[in-house]
Order: sequence, then C-alpha cells, then structure tokens
Amino acid sequence: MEAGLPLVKTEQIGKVALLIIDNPPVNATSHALRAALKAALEAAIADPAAAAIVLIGAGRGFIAGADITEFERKREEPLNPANIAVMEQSPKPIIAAIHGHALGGGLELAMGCHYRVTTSDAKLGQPEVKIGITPGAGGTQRLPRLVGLKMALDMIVGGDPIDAKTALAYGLINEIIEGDLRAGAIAFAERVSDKRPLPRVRDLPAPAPPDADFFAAARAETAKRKPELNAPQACIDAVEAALLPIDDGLRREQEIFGGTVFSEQARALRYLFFAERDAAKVPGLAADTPIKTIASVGVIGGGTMGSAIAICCADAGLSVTLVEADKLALDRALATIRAHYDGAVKRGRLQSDEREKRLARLHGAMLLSDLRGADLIIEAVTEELALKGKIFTELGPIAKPDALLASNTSYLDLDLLAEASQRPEAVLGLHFFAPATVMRVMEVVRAAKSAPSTIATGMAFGRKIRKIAVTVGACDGFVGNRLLTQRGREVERLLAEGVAIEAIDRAMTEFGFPVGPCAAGDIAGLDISYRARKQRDRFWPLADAIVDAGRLGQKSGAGYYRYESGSRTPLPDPEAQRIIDAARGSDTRANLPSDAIALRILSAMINEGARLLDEGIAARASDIDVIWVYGYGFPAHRGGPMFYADLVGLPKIAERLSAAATRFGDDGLKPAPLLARLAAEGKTFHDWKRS
Ligand code: 3H9
Repeated sequence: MEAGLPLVKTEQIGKVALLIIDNPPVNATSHALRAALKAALEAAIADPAAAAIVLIGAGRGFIAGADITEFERKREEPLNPANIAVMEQSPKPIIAAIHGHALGGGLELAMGCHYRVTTSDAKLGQPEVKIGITPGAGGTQRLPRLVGLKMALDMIVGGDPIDAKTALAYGLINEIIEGDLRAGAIAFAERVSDKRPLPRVRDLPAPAPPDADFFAAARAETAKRKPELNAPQACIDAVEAALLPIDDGLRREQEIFGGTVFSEQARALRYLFFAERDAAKVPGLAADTPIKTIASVGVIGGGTMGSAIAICCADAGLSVTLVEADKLALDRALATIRAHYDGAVKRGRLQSDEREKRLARLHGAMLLSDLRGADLIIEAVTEELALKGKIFTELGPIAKPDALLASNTSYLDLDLLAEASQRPEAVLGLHFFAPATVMRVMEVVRAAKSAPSTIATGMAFGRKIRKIAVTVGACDGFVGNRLLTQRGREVERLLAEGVAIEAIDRAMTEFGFPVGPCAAGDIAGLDISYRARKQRDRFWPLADAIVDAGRLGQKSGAGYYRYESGSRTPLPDPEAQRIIDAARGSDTRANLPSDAIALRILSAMINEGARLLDEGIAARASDIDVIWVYGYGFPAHRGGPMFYADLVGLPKIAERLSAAATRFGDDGLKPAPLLARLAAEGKTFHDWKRS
C-alpha cells in the first residue's frame, strides 16, 4: 500500500510504517518537507495497522540538515523541534534508518527517534558551525546525553562528521545494518515494536563535565584556534546548557541559535557555501558536454609548484609522471615529494602503507616523450614565455591525440601557448595557488580556442583532485592575480604616503587575513612579483627598492621584515622602513586608522573585481570571492571581497574610489563603470547577472 504525500511517502510493510523522505538532492528539511513529515508522522501514529515507524531517506542520503536557503528569512512552523516533539510523544517506536549523511537537522531528527540504525558507510554530524550557526533543533542537548560532553563538543565545535563505527562505539546509534538498509531497518523495527518503555534521548540524565574547568579550557582553546569566529564559542555555550534540565537547555539552545543565525558571519558563510557550489556551474557549458577520462597525468617541472601538483594528483589516485630537465633536478623533486609524505606520516595524517601506495603512483622522467601516454599534461616550469612556448611546441606532436595540455602560468598569454601546441582546442590553464597541496582552489582558464570539453574536463579534474575549480577567462593575471596586483598597488600608495609596513599588515590581519600583504610577499618571494613587474614595465619604486636591496623575503632572511635563521616569524625591521623612506624621500609617518587602511586596499580590489565582471573574465561575483577566500586567505567569515562590498554598500565604495581618484589625480582609481552603475542603481554585485 502506498499513500501519496509528495515529499514523504508512506509504505506499510507488515506492521511497520515506512516513511520515505524524498526531497532531492539531499533531503534538506525545507518548510514543505517539515510539514509533510509532520502529517506523515501523525498519520502513522494514528494508524492502528502500524506498530512501529521507520524514517528513511530516498536518494543518496538520509537528511543533510535544514534547508540553508530558508535561513535568510524567518522560518515557518512546523520547525524541526515540533516534529521531534511529535516523535517523542509517539506511543510507537520510531526508528531512523540512515544511509549517506545525517547532518545538522537530519541528525537532530534522528536523535528525536527512539532508535537509530545505519549503513556501515553512513556519516553523522552537526556541521552547523561551518556555516556560522549553532545547532537549533536540540542537537546541543541530545548529542551530549548520548555520546558524552567531550565527543559532543568535538562534533559540534569542530563540525566534522563521524563514521558509523565511531557512532556505534559512542552510543549515538543502536546498530549497523550490513546489507540492505530498508530490509534491515524493518526487521529491527519488528524486533522492537513491543518493547516498552520507549527509549527517549530526552530522558537520559544530563551529562557531567569531566572536570571543573572543562568548558573554560574549551573556550580558551577555541579562542586560540579561531579567534575571529563567533559560532564556535556560541556552540560551547549551547553545549554547556546540556548540564541543565532538558527543557531549560532546549530553551537556551534556541536563544543562542537565534543570536547566530542572522549574524554577518553566518550570512557570509552561507553565501560561501552556495558560492562554492555555483562555481562548479560554468555558464555556457552544456550539461552534456563530453568529459574525458583522466587517469594519468604528466607534470613538467619539479619545482615547488610542479612537485605539489604531482602530490595532489597522486593523492587522488592518479598515475603521475614528473618530468625534469636533468637527473639532479629530478632527484631533488622526488626527494621533496617523499619528504612531504614522510612528514604526513610523522604527523599521523597518513598511514605508511598509504604513503607507499601514493609514491608508487609517481614516476620520474627526463624526456617530454615519456609523456606520450598521459591523458593530461600540466606544464609548471619557470614563468618564462620562451621556455613555456618551446615546451608547448614540442608537446603538440608528442602528446596522444586526445590528451589535454595545460599550463600553470599565472600571467602569461595562454593563447600563444595554445597556438604553439598546434592543437589550441585542447589547451587550457590550470592555475594552482601556492602551496598547492594546501590551497583548495584552482582557476581553470579558458583560452580563446579551448573546446567546451577541454573546460568541462578541466573542471572534472579539479573535482577529482579535491579542488574547488573555478572557470575564468584568459587575461594577464586571470581573476586572482588581477586583484592581487591592485592590492599591491594600493600598498605601494600607502607606503608612499608614509603608512608604516606593520600598520598596513596589522590592518589586514585585524580584518581577518592570516597574514598581511607585506608579510605575504615575504612568504611568496618578493623577486617573483618584481620580475613580473619588470616584464610589464611596471614601476613600483618602494617595492622595487626592497628587492634592489637584496631583500627577497623569507628565503633571503629579510624582506619587509627580517627573519631569524630557521624561523618564519616576521620581525619588524627598521632597516626595511628606512629603505622605503629613502626611496620616497621622506621619513614622516602617516597614522591612518586600521579600518581606513583596510577599506582602501579592499576598495581597489573590489574595483578590479567589477572590471573582471564587465570584461567577462569572471562569470559571477561569487567566483571572485571563492578564489580569494580559498586561494589567498581572504577571511571566509567575511564572504570575500565582492560580498564584503555588497555589505558595506557599493555607493560607499564608489565614493571612496572617486575621492582617491581626485586626490591622487589618477583616473585609474575611478570607480569601474559596472561599480558606478550598480551603486547609482542601488544594486549589489550579488544582483548582477551577465545579460
Ligand atoms: C541545520 O541543519 C540547522 C539545524 O540545526 C536546524 C536548525 C533549526 N540546504 O554539496 P553538494 C544543495 S543547518 C539547501 O554539491 P555533495 C547544494 O547547494 C544545515 N541546499 O553535494 C547543491 O545544490 P546545487 C546543516 C543544500 O554530494 C546540492 O544540494 N547541514 C543543502 O558534494 C548538492 O550539494 C549542512 O551544513 C542544505 N542543507 O555533498 C550540510 N545541502 O546542485 C550541508 C546541500 O543546486 N551539505 N544543498 O548546487 C553538505 O555538506 C553537502 O551538501 C553534503 C553532500 C555532504 C550533504
């Protein structure tokens, strides 16, 4: 028998009512689903034919949580707590049958059931903290009662899910079903249908803290690791409320949830959640665009970047051939890779047998012709057009006919490389960010003649190596480095006005960047941007003066800061400031407040973002944000430069830029036409769509 509610279907199997939650793609508990679930629960509870009720998800998982899109406005009843109340008052046992994910509100609903069974590969978690909120349907009260305070705190403050085996060991679930979940859950339901009293999580005793300073220690540790974020601390407050009688704890949880859900940080993190997923959708690329299979990758160049790219590929199970020009360089690259894996084993991040498997996927070679079998060849040699051009010319006839040819260039003309290869349709840019093993984003650069399937395959390759791939157009610097150049230019202007190096960096770290722009330059190596400027006849006298003084950053022991031998800690260095002051011909200091410095730097970047949208290099503002958050350490809780601009208000950004253009007599500082237009129309970058 089947009764038809659209989002929750009920099937009666013997004496068990099976409630199938079917709200693709992830069974998020939207308002419609919550209402349908309430109706289905009430009907099954009232139905004398049902002795037990099983809740199961259709599709690839149980429930991924609340529908995040609804958090921008007041959510309508019935909310999940109402459904949990119905379940907890049920005189019949209710069993959650979990496969795939039970996350957030999904796990909260499951904990409102009397029993939980899962497949062996199920994952259970409270990831709310990752979108800047606390659990809001009893998770902070029921989870500690089931698994203890320590585990609950780890799960709720960390946000990472646990696997079924761990969940069973901690008492979060009652059984792992081997084989068919539906059949196993029904058999479980039949077994417990007569058992009374019904076990309810709410009836478990409030957990006791393991020691007196348990919560104080958790707060201190979280403040140290995530000083800028509000939600982790709010999560600790909510879990602490589990010491109260359950209804008092639930009330406290609601207050705390209400305080986080509309916060700027939560809005920014929610925005990023969808921005990341939107980045996967490439405008103009048909859904049925053929994607080539990439099983083997050739990497040319075993420097820092090439080695890291090879590691990313080997980590993802791909076979990699790394080509270097001579034996010495090749041995050095392979030793770097081995050292990377040894370090991971030493830190407990990798099992030693897994290290051996990954190393076994890596082969060294010294001839381009060794790449003739590769499905994808990524060139990652020094940023010199002549050298790269020569490689692409040679690759054309060597690579197999359907291979893709990619360059990791950051600035050079991809179309020239494409033409050199004689198969421009197969050429694309794959721009990784340093350190490539850590940074999560990758620009997939579309050259003028890149075939749609080349781009679609580049995006699929990005997913395969667990990067957030973003398609961008080809130009000098693509998206990320175009903004980086504007940031550097504004830093140069601030230095010229007499703002101190440390004041600039402090302003940006106070804004939330892990390091300021000057310290970041020291990490990257100041000679790299210096060379790029010289190639473009770009003259930044102050930045140049630092490099001309032989200060290349961390690698030479001094840049904008000085570094003690073996240390990466930037130490303020009066000598660097003296070099800058000598180059600007003044040692007067300008004392701008941090927020004014940050706004100036960000406005210059935002203006460039507007130009990138206008030029079609970036498809949407959120792509720029994703690239800057995951490629350059822009603070995620601020959403990215373009989201930040919308938050501050485009008129204010435009006004600031106009004032700077007048003050410096530089038309290049004027608001970009798109920014000026949106500001005048009272619109946001988020509203903007390419016509
Ligand atoms: C919560 O539960 C609060 C509670 O305490 C209750 C308070 C009252 N909502 O990631 P994918 C979309 S807060 C709306 O690519 P995967 C997603 O945008 C929530 N939409 O798949 C995408 O759409 P599109 C706590 C959602 O297989 C599509 O589904 N839960 C939601 O790589 C596929 O997503 C979380 O934070 C959602 N909750 O990964 C979990 N989730 O195709 C959030 C996904 O149009 N979700 N979508 O781009 C995830 O972590 C992953 O989606 C998951 C699947 C691991 C489940």
